[in-house]
Amino acid sequence: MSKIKINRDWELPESLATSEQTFWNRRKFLQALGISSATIGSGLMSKGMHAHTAEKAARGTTGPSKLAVNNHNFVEFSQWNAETTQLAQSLNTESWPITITGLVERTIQMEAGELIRLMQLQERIYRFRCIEGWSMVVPWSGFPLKELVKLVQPTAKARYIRFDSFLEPEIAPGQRQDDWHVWPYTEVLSMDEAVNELSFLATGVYGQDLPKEQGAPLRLVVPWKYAIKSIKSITRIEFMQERPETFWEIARPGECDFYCNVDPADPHSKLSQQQEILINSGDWQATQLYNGYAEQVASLYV
Ligand SMILES: Nc1nc2c(c(=O)[nH]1)N[C@H]1C(S)=C(S)[C@@H](COP(=O)(O)O)O[C@H]1N2
Ligand SMILES: [Mo]
Repeated sequence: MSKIKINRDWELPESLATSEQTFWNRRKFLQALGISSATIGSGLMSKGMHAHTAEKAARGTTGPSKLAVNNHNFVEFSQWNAETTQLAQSLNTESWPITITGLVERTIQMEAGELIRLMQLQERIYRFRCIEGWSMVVPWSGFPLKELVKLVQPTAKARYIRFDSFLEPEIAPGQRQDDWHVWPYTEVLSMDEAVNELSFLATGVYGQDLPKEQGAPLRLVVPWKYAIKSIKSITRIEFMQERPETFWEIARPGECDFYCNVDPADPHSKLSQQQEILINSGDWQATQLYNGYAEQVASLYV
């Protein structure tokens, strides 16, 4: 008797996951590698640092600089990350209403906790690659985005999904800064991308609830795209016909195109994306097209 083969070729063994301790101590770990000046990131690029210098800094071949290694990227709180974790604790994730609306048969408005309880949770071990040139292997828990899509039943007109993060300038200093003026942080997927098997809504990491600095209570995880697309602390999801602009398209044109797919052949903001430093080991490795998920997603882009 033949079994139906469930194709989960993308599954990574748990042994590859970044050690939990390293994961929680990312900042210290990168410092220990001697790359405490390593931020080759969005903040840095927006400050106009020359990409070549940034790469050299990341490889530890230049002297120490004032730039801190990113701990968590959460620009609502801080661009310089040292205080991000602390500032993010002021998010009130106990009460977190989420709205799912737009071109759907069933609009949803409920507490995040209630919504999460409706879904069957599972674990996904994914590669996670930031445009700054670091990567990790992360065990997320949560549910496939396509399950949420099924729940609300988009109409035939829906072609894009926009995700909005929170807007609370009283607690988020980044949202009080003039030079961004495009809050809230928003990201967008096409419907095809959203219902791809890999698109995931995370509610936890390493078997725990997501900490606030990592986007509690609900964040997107799209592993074949730069981590910039994995929007944290979602409050609103809207199904749309026309493609809306994303936070980065407006705030920093050229940072990342709409798709923002991992592509070693396509440098962003003049910064080469050919290599990445793997946070588990400190080894540099070649970046893979679609972050190693070409088999699952390349057909979306032909
Ligand atoms: N709302 C929100 N989501 C966000 C960001 C942000 O600044 N705000 N930064 C993005 C970037 S650039 C990265 S690298 C990842 C970092 O996720 P982590 O802190 O869990 O590693 O979150 C992404 N999601
Ligand atoms: Mo990032």
